Amino acid sequence: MKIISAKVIVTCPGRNFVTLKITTDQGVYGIGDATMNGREKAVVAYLEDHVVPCIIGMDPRRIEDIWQYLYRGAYWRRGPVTMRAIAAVDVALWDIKAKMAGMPLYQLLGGRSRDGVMCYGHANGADIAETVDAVGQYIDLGYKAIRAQTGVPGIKDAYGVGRGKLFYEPADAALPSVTGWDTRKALNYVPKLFEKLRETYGFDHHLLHDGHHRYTPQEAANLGKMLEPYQLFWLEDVTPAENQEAFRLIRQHTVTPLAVGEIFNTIWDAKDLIQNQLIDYIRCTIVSAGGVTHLRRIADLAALYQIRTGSHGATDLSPVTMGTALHFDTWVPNFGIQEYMRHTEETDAVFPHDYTFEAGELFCGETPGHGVNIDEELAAKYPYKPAYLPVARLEDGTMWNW
Ligand code: GCO
Ligand code: MG
Repeated sequence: MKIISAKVIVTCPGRNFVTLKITTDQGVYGIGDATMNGREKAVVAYLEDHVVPCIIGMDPRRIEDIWQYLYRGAYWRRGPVTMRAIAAVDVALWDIKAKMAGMPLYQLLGGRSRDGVMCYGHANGADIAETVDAVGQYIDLGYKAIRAQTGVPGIKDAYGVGRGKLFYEPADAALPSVTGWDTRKALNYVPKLFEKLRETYGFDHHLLHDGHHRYTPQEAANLGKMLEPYQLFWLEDVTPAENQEAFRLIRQHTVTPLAVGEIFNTIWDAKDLIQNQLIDYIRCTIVSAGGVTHLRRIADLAALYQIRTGSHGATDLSPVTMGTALHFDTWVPNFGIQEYMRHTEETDAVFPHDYTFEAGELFCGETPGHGVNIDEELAAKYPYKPAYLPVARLEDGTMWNW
C-alpha cells in the first residue's frame, strides 16, 4: 500500500484553516489539520516543500515510522511549524488506518473509557455584569463547565472579550491590532468576577479562567490565592511556561488547580511540569503537539502523576482537530475536560463531521476514521485571508505577552 498524493488545502470560511489530504493507491484517504493561527503559510510551505515530496510512495500503514522519519529526519526538531506538519500527516494516517479497519478511531486507541466528553465553553463580556449574563446563557445551553473572562475597566481590549456570544475570534485584523494590559487592574477586578459568579449561580458548575501568559509567577500565585474561595476547575496559562521551574513558586502558594500546554509542541515542553507535579491539567492538543502518536505519550506520562488532560479547542483548531481530539478524549484514561469553542456554520459546512454536543458533553461519532471530512469544492470558494492575532502593550508602551 502506498501514499500516492498529499494535497495541502487552504480555506477561509470565516477564518483560515490549513488541511492535508493524503490519498492512497487503494482509494482510501485521510485528513489532517495543520492550522497555525496567524502563521498559516509557514506550515503550508513546510508541508508542500519539505514533507509531501518525502512521503509520496511511503506505506501509510507505518504511522510510527513515518512520525519518526519526519521528527528525527528533519534534524531541526520540534517547534510549532514542524510539529503541526507532523501532526497533519499523523492524523491523516490514523484516519486512513481506522477507515481501513472499519472502526471509529477511538477503537484503535484502546476503546471507550467514557460515554461523553465534558467540555467547557467561553463566556465573556465587557465587564462583570455582562460576563455573569453570558455564563448564565451557557448554563441554559446545558454546559457543566464554563470559562469566564471579563473586560477590565481601564484596559483596552483585555484578553478574552469577543464581539459575538458563541464565536469569539481573536485573529481579526490584516495586521496585528494593539491591545492593552495592566496587571494591577486585572488583579483588582478578576477575583470580583468569580465572587459574583458564585454568588449568582452557586457552586454546581465548573468555572475556569485563562491568564493567557500575562502574570509573573509571584502575581500568578497571588491571583491563584485570591481565587481559592471560588473553587475554580482550573487557572490556565497563568504565567509563560518557557521556564517550567517558574510554576514551582505558584504551586507553593496556592491550591487553585493549574493548567498549561496549549502552545507546547512536544513532551519535552511539559516534562518538568509533569514530573514535579507542578500542574494539574496538561492542555496540549493533537494539532500543535505532533498528532495522536505524540499526544498519547504526553498523556501517558501525565497519568503517572495523576495529571489529567484538557485539550485546547479554540476556533483556530479546525473541526478535523476537534473530531480527532474527541476520539482521543473518549479513550484516554486520564481525561479531564475538552475546550469547545464553536465553529461558525460556514466552517462546519466546509468540514462535515459526525461529532455532536448534548447537555454539556461532546460525543464522537461511529463513522470509521476520525469522522471529519473536507468539502473541497466549498473550501475553494473561501480563499486565504491574512489575519493576525493581536499584540499587547503596557500603558507606557512596553510590549507584553498577548
Ligand atoms: C484558549 C486560548 C485561545 C488562543 C488562541 C490563539 O484557551 O482558548 O488561549 O483562544 O488565544 O488559540 O490562536
Ligand atoms: Mg488559553
